[in-house]
Amino acid sequence: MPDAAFGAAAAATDLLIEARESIETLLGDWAEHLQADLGGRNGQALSYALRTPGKRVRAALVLGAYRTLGGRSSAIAGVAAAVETVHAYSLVHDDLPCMDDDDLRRGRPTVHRAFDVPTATRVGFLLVPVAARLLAVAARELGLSSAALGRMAAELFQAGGIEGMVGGQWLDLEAEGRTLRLPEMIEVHRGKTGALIRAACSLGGMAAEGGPAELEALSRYGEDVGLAFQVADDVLDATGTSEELGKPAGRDAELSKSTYVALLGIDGARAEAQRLAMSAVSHLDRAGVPSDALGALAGYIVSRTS
Ligand code: GRG
Repeated sequence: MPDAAFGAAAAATDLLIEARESIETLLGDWAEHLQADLGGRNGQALSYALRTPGKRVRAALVLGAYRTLGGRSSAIAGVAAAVETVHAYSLVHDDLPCMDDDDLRRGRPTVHRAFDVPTATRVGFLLVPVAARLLAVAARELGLSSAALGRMAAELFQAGGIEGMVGGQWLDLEAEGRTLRLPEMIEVHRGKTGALIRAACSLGGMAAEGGPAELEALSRYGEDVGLAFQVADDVLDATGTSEELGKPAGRDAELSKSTYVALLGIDGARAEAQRLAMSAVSHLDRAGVPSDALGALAGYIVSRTS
């Protein structure tokens, strides 16, 4: 399927750059204050984890969803930063020796390598309440009610919890050394990777005070791009270099993980990612909320090289 099916790639690049710039300024400010409050090695490690730059796909999805429903305030960056902070926590813990045991993340030493395992473990936990505070401040600046903040917090932390990311990771850890069939793999990745990506889209819509049908369409778009993201990730792990990825390539095969590539082959996995991205966009079109930005981000998610 040609990438043109998803709209102009430049729209995705622009949104990713904007998301990166706005949230990294905000996260830099928070990192500075938190480091000063906490002090010592814990403060330095927290700041390191908050500042390590990623692609900021989840932040771009928050911005894209918010604007699709007519949101215009720059305070949306705080919601995007909250989602990225939950994501940052998951990366710090995922890299620990008791999980994937990785040395490199985002082109830099992982937190437990730059510091040590107990510090990285603490930092991961510390990031969760930082995300809650970022969300609360952003909701106030956006002029949202406490009820709206409550719904958004439930959305973010359910997606980050046992019903979502933690639950998916749990299933993934339990499945180590066992070959998963496709339905089981979908269940793992809908939780582990997809839930937070879906929540990023829903939260953007909630911040714009979207109606039920619009929020449902964003959620279904997010569910499909969330899975597409993981399928593309499996392809990149098998085909990319460590330099391109900023983390060790080929880890899935090394750890004998069940992946879409192992199950469908590289071409089959690429085709599945494209199918999911197309399906994601169709939910928006059918609900009457077409979005160039979200279309372009769906295309980016399945054609990215890092
Ligand atoms: C203790 C069971 C238990 C869970 C703790 C560690 C954890 C919670 C969850 C793991 C979630 C995880 C790391 C999922 C992988 C998601 C993924 C594909 C990450 C890579 O995302 P990118 O490419 O990274 O967007 P950047 O660096 O660009 O932000």
